[in-house]
Amino acid sequence: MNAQAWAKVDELIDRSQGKTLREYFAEDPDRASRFSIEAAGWFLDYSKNLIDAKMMKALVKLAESAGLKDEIEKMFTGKKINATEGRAVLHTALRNMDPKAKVKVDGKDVMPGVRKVLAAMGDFSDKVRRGEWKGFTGKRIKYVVNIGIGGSDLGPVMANIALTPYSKRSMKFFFVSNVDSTHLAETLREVKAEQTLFIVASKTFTTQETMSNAGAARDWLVEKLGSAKAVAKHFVAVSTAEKEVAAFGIDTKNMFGFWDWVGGRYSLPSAIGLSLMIAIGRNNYKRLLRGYYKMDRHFRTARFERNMPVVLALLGILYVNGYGAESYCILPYDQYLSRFPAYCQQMDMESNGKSVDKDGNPVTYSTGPIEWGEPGTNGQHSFYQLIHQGTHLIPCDFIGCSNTHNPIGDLHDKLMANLFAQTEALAFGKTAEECRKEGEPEKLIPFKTFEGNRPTNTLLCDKLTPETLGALVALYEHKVFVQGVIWNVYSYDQWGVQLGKVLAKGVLSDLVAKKPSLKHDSSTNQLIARYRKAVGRA
Ligand code: G6Q
Repeated sequence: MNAQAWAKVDELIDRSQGKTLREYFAEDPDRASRFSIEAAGWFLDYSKNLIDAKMMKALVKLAESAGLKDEIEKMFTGKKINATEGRAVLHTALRNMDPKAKVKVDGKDVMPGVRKVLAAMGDFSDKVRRGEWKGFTGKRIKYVVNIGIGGSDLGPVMANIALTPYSKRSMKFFFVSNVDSTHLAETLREVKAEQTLFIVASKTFTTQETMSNAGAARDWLVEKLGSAKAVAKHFVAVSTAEKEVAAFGIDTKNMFGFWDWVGGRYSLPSAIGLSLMIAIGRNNYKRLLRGYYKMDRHFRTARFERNMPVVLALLGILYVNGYGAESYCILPYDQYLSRFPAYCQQMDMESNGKSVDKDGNPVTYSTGPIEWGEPGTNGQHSFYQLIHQGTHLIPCDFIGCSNTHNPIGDLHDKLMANLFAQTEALAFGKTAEECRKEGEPEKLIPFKTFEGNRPTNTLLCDKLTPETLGALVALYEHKVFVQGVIWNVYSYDQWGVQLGKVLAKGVLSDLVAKKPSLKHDSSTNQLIARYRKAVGRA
């Protein structure tokens, strides 16, 4: 992070000390409209933040000092910005809806390949949806089970829930990720083999959890249908690894490819979205891509002051590095977005959970925050207490949709009233004087006083549609990108995940070996020994 540009931000924080959101709002009647942006179907009100025009200018300078404009271009044009893996980062190419667009990696245009896979996914999902793709016994597919984990699971799960109103209701969709056999077993109880399509979604096709679950699902299917030939009709793959797919026994005709320049957590708009496309149909899937594309164009072209992902990123940095905020909360007031916080959690924490800068030196400042959240209003009845009156500063994003897909009486008005009221209360709190006016007994005043000054962003769209969902995902993707650029970390590798993949293998051999070597520390050795005894392998 550029020290000089940051020093200016820091100085402004010092100078504004003690200034409250009440004061900010009182001195500027235009504050709400001044600090609002509209883009790609979303309206962002960021006026309830600890900022003024000078602070926003200093933050924009911080972005400029990081060479953000050039970095954005490098990403969109396929430069190998994922340097530790030697890869381009081109999830934006997957939803580039310009029919004439050319995006080159190593001198080769990737767009024809992108369009080809999209068309193949469309043809396949049409066949499944229309009942033309038949199972081994000639029956149509009713159940789709996506087997994948991490980036090959969280996006499809989140989007399948989010776009339920667009989903083919006569079909059922399941997602198996955990290597805990309960996840697969409970799913198989819900489906009939004859009518089930398994999508094995794995970029590498070597991930332990996915390959174990896929192998077990294949055994189950073969046993139920009495022939190994059934696999061809009930298994398809989404992967970059053709050889491994063939070795598993899936006909590579039924493999939907993608490329090493699509990071797992950014892969929803690639073939990883196949289960979603079967659920909502190819046209709605295209609408999703169009929404992504709108936000991509906004991000690439809007000046930083009016650029939604850039502004969200800068506000996040202000709290992490200027106010010591360690966590960050995403609060969707829409049941269909119930998995959106979990999805963002991976996108953000795997990308910017880094402590070494691009030169390989330890960073001297905090980077990606801990991200969490739950749908409103449920959170209000559990953890909001800490956000209102606890000792931690937790900036929050409130996300709402003005129109519901399911109008019932005044429920939606009540939902939205809660959203707006929460942002109001977090910003302005309640003074001791106001408590007294309400007749609170003096001894309860300290407990009933709310300090306020808790920063929030509010994001509103007219309705949750494939377009607005796509734009929302792109918004957070680009926010994370901007923060990574300013913190000068590599956002597109994930060595911590790779470590986990290796570690478990070593322990597994000790769990199952006749004579385990048990060369771990005393605690791990003790746990392994205890487990072995409990399962009769001591
Ligand atoms: C995502 C991560 C990680 C990955 C999973 C699954 O960015 O790299 O979550 O998606 O480990 O990997 P495969 O798709 O290769 O099975």
